[in-house]
Amino acid sequence: MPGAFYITTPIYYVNDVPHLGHAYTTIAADALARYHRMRGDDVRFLTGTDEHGQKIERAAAEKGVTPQQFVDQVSETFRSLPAVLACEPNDFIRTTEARHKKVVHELWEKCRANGFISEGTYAGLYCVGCEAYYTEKELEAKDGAFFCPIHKTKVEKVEEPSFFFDLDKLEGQLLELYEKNPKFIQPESRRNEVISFVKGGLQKLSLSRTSFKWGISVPGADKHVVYVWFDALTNYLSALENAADRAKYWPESVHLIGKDILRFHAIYWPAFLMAAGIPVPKQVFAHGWLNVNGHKMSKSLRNTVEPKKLVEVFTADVVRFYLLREVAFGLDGDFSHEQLFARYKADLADNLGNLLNRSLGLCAKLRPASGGGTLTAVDGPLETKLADVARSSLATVIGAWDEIAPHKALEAALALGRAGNKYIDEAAPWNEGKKGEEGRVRVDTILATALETLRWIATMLWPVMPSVSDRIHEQLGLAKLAPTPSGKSGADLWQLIWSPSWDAAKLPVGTPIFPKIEPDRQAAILKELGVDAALAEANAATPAAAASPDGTKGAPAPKKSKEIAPPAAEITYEEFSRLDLRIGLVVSGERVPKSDKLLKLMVDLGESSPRQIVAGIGKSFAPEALVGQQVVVVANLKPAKLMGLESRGMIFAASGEAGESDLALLMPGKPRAPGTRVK
Ligand code: ME8
Repeated sequence: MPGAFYITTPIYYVNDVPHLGHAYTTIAADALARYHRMRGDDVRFLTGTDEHGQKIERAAAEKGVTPQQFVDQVSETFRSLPAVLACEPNDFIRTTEARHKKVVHELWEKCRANGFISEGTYAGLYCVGCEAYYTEKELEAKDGAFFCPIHKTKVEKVEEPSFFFDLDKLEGQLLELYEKNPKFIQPESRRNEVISFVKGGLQKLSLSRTSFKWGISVPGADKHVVYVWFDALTNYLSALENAADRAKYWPESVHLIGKDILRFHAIYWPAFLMAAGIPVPKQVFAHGWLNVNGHKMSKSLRNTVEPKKLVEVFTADVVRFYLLREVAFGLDGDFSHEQLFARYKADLADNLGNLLNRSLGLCAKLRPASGGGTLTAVDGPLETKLADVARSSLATVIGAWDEIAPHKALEAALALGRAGNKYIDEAAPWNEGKKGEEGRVRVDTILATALETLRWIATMLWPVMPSVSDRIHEQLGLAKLAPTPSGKSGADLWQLIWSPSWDAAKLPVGTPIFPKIEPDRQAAILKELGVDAALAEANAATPAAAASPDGTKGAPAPKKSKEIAPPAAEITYEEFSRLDLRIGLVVSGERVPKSDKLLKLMVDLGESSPRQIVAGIGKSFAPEALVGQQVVVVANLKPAKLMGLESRGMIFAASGEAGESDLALLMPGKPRAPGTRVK
C-alpha cells in the first residue's frame, strides 16, 4: 500500500562551501526518495542550510561581511548542489526564513508551557565547530587543555546566563522509545551506542546563549538566542508549514544523517518533541564517514573533494553509483579516485555495459530490425534459471532499500548483470543461428531473454542512476520509467513481470553507455581534477580501498603488538600451492541462531551457485555489513559442520588487540571477479 514518506538530510552549516561528504548524504536521501516514488508513495524530500550560531557569526566576521550577507551567499552554493548531483528535493529550507523562526518560537513556547524550560547560568566547555557542550571526559586532554574529538580544536570555557531544558526528566521516556521502536535508531550498532549513553544519565541542557547575537531570539527574552541545535532540528517541522502537509508527512519521517550528529537527532530531537507533546519521527538513520585516505573528509582537515568537478568528469550517475556501491551504508568508507576508476571498469563497463552492448550487437547481427515479427522466448532450462535469478535479485533490491542498504541493492542488480552475461556465454546465440528453424527459435529466445534482463536491471538502477536507466530504456525502445510525483500516490513500479517479448521491427539500437576509460584518458582525468599524482599513487597503494565492514578502513596502522608469535615451521612451495585461495563476494549473510560468534554467509566464488561458509567473525561484523564485500577464501578446505551447518571454505581475517571482537578482513585492493585465484 503506498503511503506518505518524508525523507530529510541534515541542514548543512554555511561556514564553508559543500564537499563530497555533504553530497554523500544528499545522494543517499535522493536515491531513497526515488525508491519510494517508484513504490507509488507520496514522497517529500527536504534539504537546506543551518545558518545561525557562533560558528557562522565568526566565519562572516573573518570575511568582513555581515552574517546575513554571508549566509545568503553560501546558502546558494548548497541550494544549487542537489541539481548537480541529479537530486530532486521538494523543498530547501533556510533557518533564517520567517516560516522557520515562527515554528522555533512555537516549539519553545510549548516546551516552556509544559514545564521543561527554566532559567539559570551555564558554566562549561563548548566546541564552536560542533556547536555542542562537552564534559571533560568526552574530550581529548593535552597539556592541561581540552580538545574536540571531532575537530581537534581547543574547546572554549563558557559561563553565561542561560535557559535550560530538562533533558534529565525524559531519560525514562527516551529509553522506552528506543525499546518499543527498535528501528527508531539505525543501524543497530548506533542504536546500542545511544542507549548506553542515555543509560549513563542525562543532564540538563543549556538551551540559549547570551554571548553572541546571531540566532533566533528567545520569545520574551531578547538577550538570549535559541541554542543553535534547538533551532536547527526544528527545520524538519517548519518545512511542513501548512497544516495539510504536517498532517500528511509528520511523523512519517526518516532523518538521514552522518554519525557525527546522531546524539542531537536521537536524543535531543525526540526529547524536545516529547516535551512539546508532538509525535517523534519514525526513524533516524546515521551513516558513516566518507574518509580520504582514512581521515574524515572535512573542511577543517582541508582534505575535501569537490563534487561539481567530479560530476563534470564522471557524470552524476556514476558518482552516485560509486558512492553508494563502494561504502556499506552505515559504516565508514574511503573515497579514492583509483577505486572510482576500478569500480567503473569492473561494475559498469565490464558488467552492465558489456551486457547491454553485446545484447544490442547480437540483435543487430542475428535479428536485424528489418526481419520483423515478434521476438518471444520459448523457455528452456537456462532461461528458467535466469528468470529465477532476476526474481530473487528484485526481491533483494526491494528488501535492501527497505532497510536503507543501497550497497546491497546495487550488488543485487550487478549480480543479475553477471548472470545475464553468463547466460549469453552459455546460450551462445552465435552458434544457434546456423541451425535452421530450431536455431532461429533459440536465437529469438536468447535475444528476448537478454533484453528482458536489461529491462529489469534498468528498473533496479533507477533510484541510483536515473539517467542511465532512462538511456537503457531508450536503447531498448521502451518508455522511461515515470514514478509517482510528490503530492500523489501511484502505481508500484517494482511489480515487474518477467515477459520476454519484443517487436522485432523496433529492435534496439544504441551507443555504449559506459565506454572504456583507457590509461591515457585516466591520467588526463586525474590531471583535470587536479589530483596530485602522488596522492593518486598513495590511494592506489592503500590496501583494500573498499570500505571495511568494521568502518576502520584507512585508519593509521596500529602499533606493533608486543607479542608477535614467531613464524610456524617452514613449508615448501608445493605444500603452499595445495592451498586454493580465491576471491569471494559475499552475497548474503545472517547470524547463526544461538551463537554470538558464527555468521552464515553465502559467498560467490564464480561457481554455479554461491557457497555456504560459516565464519566465526560475528563479534566483529554485522552480517549485513559484509554483503557486497570481497573477501579471500580458502576454497579447498574440507567441508566441516559448525552448529549443524555445513561450511565449505574459510574466510581470512586478522585479529587486533581485542581478539575476536576486533577482526580485520583480508580484502583485495581493487575489485576482482569472484573466483579469481589468489597467489
Ligand atoms: O552538522 N562523510 O552540519 P554540517 C560523510 N548543521 N558525511 C559527511 C561528511 C563526511 N566526511 N562530512 C559531512 C551540521 N557529512 C548541522 C546539522 S541538522 C538539524 C543540523 C554530512 O555542515 C553528514 O550528513 O557539519 C553530516 O552529518 C553532515 O554532512 C554534517 O553537516
